[in-house]
Amino acid sequence: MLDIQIAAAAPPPFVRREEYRPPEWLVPEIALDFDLGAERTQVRATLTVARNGDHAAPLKLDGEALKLISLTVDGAEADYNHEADELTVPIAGDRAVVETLVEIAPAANTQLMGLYESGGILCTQCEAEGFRRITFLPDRPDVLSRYRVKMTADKARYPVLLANGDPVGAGDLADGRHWAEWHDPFPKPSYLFALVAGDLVANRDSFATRSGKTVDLGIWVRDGDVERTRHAMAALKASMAWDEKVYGREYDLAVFNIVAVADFNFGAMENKGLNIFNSRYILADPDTATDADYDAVAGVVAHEYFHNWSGNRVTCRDWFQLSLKEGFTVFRDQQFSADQGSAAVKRIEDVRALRAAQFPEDSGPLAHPIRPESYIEISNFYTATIYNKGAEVIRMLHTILGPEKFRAGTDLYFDRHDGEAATCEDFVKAMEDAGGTDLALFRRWYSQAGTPRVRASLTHDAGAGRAHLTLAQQVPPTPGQPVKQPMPIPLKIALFGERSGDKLADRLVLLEGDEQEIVLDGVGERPVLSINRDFSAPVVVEAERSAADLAFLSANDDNPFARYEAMQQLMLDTLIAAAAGQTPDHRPVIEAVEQTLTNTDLDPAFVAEAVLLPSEAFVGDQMLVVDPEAIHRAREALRADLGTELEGLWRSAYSAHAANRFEYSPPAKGARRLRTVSLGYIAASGASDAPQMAKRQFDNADNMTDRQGALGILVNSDAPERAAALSAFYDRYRADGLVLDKWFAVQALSTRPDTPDAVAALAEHVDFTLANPNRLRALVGSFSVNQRAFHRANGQGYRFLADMILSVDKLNPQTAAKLVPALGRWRRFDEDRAEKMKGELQRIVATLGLSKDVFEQASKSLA
Ligand code: 0A1
Ligand code: ZN
Repeated sequence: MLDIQIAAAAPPPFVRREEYRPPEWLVPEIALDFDLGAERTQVRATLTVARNGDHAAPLKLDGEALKLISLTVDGAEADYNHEADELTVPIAGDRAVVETLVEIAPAANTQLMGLYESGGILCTQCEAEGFRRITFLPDRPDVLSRYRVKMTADKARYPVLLANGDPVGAGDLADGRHWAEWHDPFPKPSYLFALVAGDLVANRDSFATRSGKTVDLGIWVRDGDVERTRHAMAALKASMAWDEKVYGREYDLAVFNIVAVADFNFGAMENKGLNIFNSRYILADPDTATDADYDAVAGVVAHEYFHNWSGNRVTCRDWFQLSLKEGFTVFRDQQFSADQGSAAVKRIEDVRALRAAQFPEDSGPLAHPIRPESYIEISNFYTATIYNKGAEVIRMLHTILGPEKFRAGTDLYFDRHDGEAATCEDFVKAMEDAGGTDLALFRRWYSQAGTPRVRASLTHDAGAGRAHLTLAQQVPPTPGQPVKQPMPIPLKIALFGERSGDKLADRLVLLEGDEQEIVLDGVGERPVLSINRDFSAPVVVEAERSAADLAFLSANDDNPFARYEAMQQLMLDTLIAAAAGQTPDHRPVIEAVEQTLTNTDLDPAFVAEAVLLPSEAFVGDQMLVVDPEAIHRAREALRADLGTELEGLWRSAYSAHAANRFEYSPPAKGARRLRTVSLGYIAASGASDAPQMAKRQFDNADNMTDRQGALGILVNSDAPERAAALSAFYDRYRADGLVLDKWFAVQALSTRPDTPDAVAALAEHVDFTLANPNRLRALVGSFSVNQRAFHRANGQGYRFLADMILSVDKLNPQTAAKLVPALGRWRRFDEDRAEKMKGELQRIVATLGLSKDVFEQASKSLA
């Protein structure tokens, strides 16, 4: 027998920031002519190309999975070389018209990149490098073109034909087909191209801009879903008004359309004038969406709309600059959402999300600066670091400069770079020029990865009436960056008199070096330190404050975020001690929670967040070696004590916040939240009527927030009400994909010990599919963040996840790759778990035919 050795394929190459070169060819004009069909689509592309600079290089076009039928240059057949994913065309002069005809198969596109089919709708996703799966083009963000798009399709199947810009013509053809043509006057990179063809209906509205132009708005969905777009439409109009008011940014086309599709790799996409959304961020009504879903809809609608300026009018020069548009736009959507309801609760939620997703990333094998130096697959860099830490970096600029100078900076940035592909450096420079502030050191936030740790120690000299605050920072090593420079860290601090409760000092400190000492006068009584108020910097603060001081701050600090933070720290210290085998006193936490719960001056929405214990995963993140079982036990014990000791208060809060009828308003939302949090504590107390109470809430709910809240409590119990509620929920919503996702997610997040087995069984359920990213995230994504279940000591969670990654990779590499980081946290666990996790990563890396998406994440996770 012949012994054949198959050489392993060469690992895919890195793209490096320092290798950026301007494009050799520009494409000022593009005309696209689509003959659309699900099985087969033909694309005729007419590119006007122009040599950029003095060179003799041929034209190079990107193209992936395209069947090339013909190519002409200036109307004549021409030579070309088509190799791998590149088409090389020699061009004699400095300008030419290149026409290609290609064929693609949207229905066979399971990657959901390029032109694909979702629920019978044809739609596109081009960011970052999906356009090359539609036709040949220099597919890079610094090549900006004016697009004219014509679409022809079967009229019965695809009655609605949408593209970027404004509609300029439409007509019927003889054979049951029809056509439409759209022109976008704004030059844009290919990643912002979009088209949609489908049987859609619209919620139509209009918006009058501040200069008096009328914009026609349309949110396009499947028939029957229009009623569920009201909230998204309200959010869109609010966003348009907000961007005019807060940033002076007006919308620039006569039409703005949004389309919702069920199959989408991310949340949504800001294509010029034609945003395409994952339907979960558009559709909402009280029966199917929770308050959190409503908030997410508004936040994502705002985010995509704001990209019209921060991303589209000023785009990115190359993908290393991704945070230029994403960090800034997340900051803008966070500001917008803060303005719509409770700013304090919004800040708590944003910081919680940062700590849950970005801090672990920044301390693990996939850590990267917000402006990365290299990548294998750019899709892997749509990360919490680029988005959420990126937003924190913009927020720090806002804090350091103050709102007026910050606004002068954004005005200057938009003026200077309108119509251009810009860099992070351009943004910082605009801030520097407008603010008159030297940001030389601040630029380190763009180049250095890792979460800085700040040690704070306070001493007090009562005689002199003076306090000394010593701040020292250390930025931990990250892959490729063993040694770090100190970062400029803006810290909002305050001192409170322990006896009087008075605020003795309140200031913004900019920690610039390794260490700094601050002298605070007028401090006669013993001060208590409040630091990183509002979470003014994305750092970890180690301030070594006693339980008494933290309890004091949780009751007296006038900064709501700092108050929340003090409570969290108190809870965290208690849980860490317990997980480490000590028996800490639960009293300080119980008393602080009682204090908060009985303080009638506080907003119930805030109270609900403040009394929640940190997640098991967050407790784990603080430990050298994560012990999932010990953390779970410690947290359940504290929950039980809080439930029992304060049972009367939880019961009063539960009844006090009952509502007769659903209402969507900030106070009503706060009441619902506190009610379900209280119910959770009643259940944690072990009260025998808790399952009935939860079942009653579940049965009587007139909204999804209460229903899902009750289900989320029941799903952790052994009571018979559990199965009854799960099956009632399934029967009622089995036809609604978005709600069914909740049914999968809630079970994958259960704290019950049988969750790993339940999840494995759910993966075999008729309604489970690997093809829909939302469904996959609901089951597998949720399971991978359920610390105790995923890290079951026998390794079954790891094996399950790796199997899923490998199966999904064959269909949709982007979505598969997003599941890898959970396995990459092996260094944080005991040897036995670490070996098992590494074993799965090794199995993944050794798999033939692996995508570069998964290869990059898995190989880096092992390094
Ligand atoms: N720019 C979008 C995010 C996005 C990125 C890649 C996508 O491809 C699958 C889709 C969307 C945003 O920030 O909303
Ligand atoms: Zn974005």
